[in-house]
Amino acid sequence: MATKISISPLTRIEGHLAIHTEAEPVFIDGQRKFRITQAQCEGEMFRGFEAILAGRDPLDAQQITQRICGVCPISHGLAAVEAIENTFNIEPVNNGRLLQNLILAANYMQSHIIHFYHLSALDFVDIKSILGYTGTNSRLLDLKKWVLQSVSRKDIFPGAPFLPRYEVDQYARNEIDNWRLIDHYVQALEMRVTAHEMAAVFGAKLPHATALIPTGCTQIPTMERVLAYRARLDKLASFIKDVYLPDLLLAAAAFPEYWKIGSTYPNYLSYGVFRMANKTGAGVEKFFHGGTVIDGRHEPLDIEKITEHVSHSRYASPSGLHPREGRTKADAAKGYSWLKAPRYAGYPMEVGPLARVMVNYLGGNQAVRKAVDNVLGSADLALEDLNSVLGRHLVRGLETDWIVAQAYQWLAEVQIDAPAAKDYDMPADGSGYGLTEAPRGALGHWMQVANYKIKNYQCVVPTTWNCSPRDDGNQAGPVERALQGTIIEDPDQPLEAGRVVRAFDPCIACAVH
Ligand code: NFE
Ligand code: MG
Repeated sequence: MATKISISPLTRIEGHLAIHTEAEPVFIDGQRKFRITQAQCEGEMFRGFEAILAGRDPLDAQQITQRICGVCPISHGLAAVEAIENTFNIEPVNNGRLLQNLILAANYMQSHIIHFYHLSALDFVDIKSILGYTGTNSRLLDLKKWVLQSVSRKDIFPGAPFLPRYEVDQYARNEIDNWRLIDHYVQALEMRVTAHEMAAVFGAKLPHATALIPTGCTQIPTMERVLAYRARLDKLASFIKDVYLPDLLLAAAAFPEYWKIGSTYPNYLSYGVFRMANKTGAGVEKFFHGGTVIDGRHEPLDIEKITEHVSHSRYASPSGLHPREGRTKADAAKGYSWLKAPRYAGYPMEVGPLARVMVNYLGGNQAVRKAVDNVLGSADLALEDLNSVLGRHLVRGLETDWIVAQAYQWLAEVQIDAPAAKDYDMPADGSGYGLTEAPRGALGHWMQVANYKIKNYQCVVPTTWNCSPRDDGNQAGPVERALQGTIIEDPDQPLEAGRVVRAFDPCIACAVH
């Protein structure tokens, strides 16, 4: 008889997700465990942003859609900005494009740091271990007080630089590693503040930036602002190199079995992100290229192949529509999730950092190829091993490092004191789309305008791809598929399933929008 294992809600992710699985008993090394045979992802709430947008001024879209999420607001703002540019037939100015890239780069750093340290790290760290510390190291004593909640973050080592290593080697290695990661958990809170400040230098305010507009940004890049951004970038650059990347390797070394756990379809989608040319639309040159990988083969992106299925979703609108024609009519009585099921040429596609890396690697992006080959070679791994829990964490860290390096380049290209936007005319009618990559993956907004008002607005969002329910052909979504085969030791504490799902960095607030 199948055992049912559910997690509802799954904590330490954004939004409300339930995981429902069926598992069969298996004996491994003489121990009775459980293997997941099938899984369902249930988005547990409805929000209704697409309905809110209908009838509004098209320019409101970049402000309203940012409210879909507090973690990736810049991506929604920029998808809306590009959808407006595409609909109005206008293009960004050079300074505007650079400032948009810099604001988005800062938001990526914030998002990837929160994901590893504040959402996922507790899958790999025993935070209570610090309670067993009985020595005199003041830093560790502070951490112990912090875990006991008797001091706040601001009271412990204010302003202290982060230390990659402790000098307390009389303790067992795994305890030191736990304490090190707890220390970095606290420091990472500070780094997120820094990343938000950085985005606000040009975005004017965070999490929801007011300065993003079609053709660029309302801020003028003064020397003072460029230096304010740069000083914070220096801080993040060293945290990412000296702390985040080594901690990823630490987690990988402690849990090597997770190179083989959590693999899903070898299908990946990326729209590409960080515009490298002052243009709008699907074919624009970008820092991370757009493209697809289907069954391990790279193919160019054709956005006409995107559809959204709803036969297992709580929507009464027709199934299988292209997002340009999409409708969102709620029906709580049907399906098992509030997420739709986006498909590309009928395939479930993984999106996110791993998809960006796979699309760029297999599509011949030489910089990505070289960096990934280096890491795979030194860790004795194959490219396919990245389709795993640890692979997803690792490439998220790698891309953060690449984005930091590129941010210095964009900063150097900014023209000081020159405007970052231009005037344009607003047409009465039109339609268009904005395609970008949010930290969690491919993000598209489709917009129709009639008589100066939004007639239809459809968002197809990263976690909607990853955590989608079954489609019209009954194919499982990528996370549902990744859970299949996962071995659970204790059905009352299905930690292994949590690790698989969290590696995708789900945001259900975004996914149901
Ligand atoms: Ni709410 Fe988001 C990102 C978007 S994920 S976090 O990244 O778009 O679905
Ligand atoms: Mg939608």
